[in-house]
Amino acid sequence: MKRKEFAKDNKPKNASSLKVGIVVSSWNGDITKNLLVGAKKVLHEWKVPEKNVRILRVTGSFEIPYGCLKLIARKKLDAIIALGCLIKGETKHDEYIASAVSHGIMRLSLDYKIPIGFGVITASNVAQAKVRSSGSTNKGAEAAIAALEAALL
Ligand code: DLZ
Repeated sequence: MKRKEFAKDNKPKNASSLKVGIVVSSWNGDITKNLLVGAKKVLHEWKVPEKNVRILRVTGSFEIPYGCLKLIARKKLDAIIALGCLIKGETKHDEYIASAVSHGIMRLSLDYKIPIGFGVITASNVAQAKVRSSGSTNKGAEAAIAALEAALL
């Protein structure tokens, strides 16, 4: 689904009272920086004040669940957006990390009753990752919308 279609049913709402954390991985930083831009744009459109946003950088996607846990422990947050980029290599490393990250995030979300938008791209190559981190298919933006929607339920 293109973000245009995704966003059509998820028009910006007033999320000005929400406190939001963003955990962003530094691996494949050229891609994750665009995911961050997409997520921040959505927070702006949904009127989340900048002072209510905490950004935590972690080394790689594998560290994202720990970063989320740190934010949960330190701050009283209403939602978290998790951003990372896994690109397929010569081994199954990416699959193991993707599995660990998605399970870790889901576990934290349910255990701590906090929505965590999943903006971790799993791409076959850099070109695919670029498409998924830009324009109407920016997965960082989609993860932000999903997290805010859930937080406002
Ligand atoms: C080691 C590794 C590899 C090979 N690939 C990626 C990747 O494509 N995307 C990513 O976010 N992180 C990668 N990492 C780093 C791991 O996530 C982790 O940071 C290290 O294994 C150290 O724990």
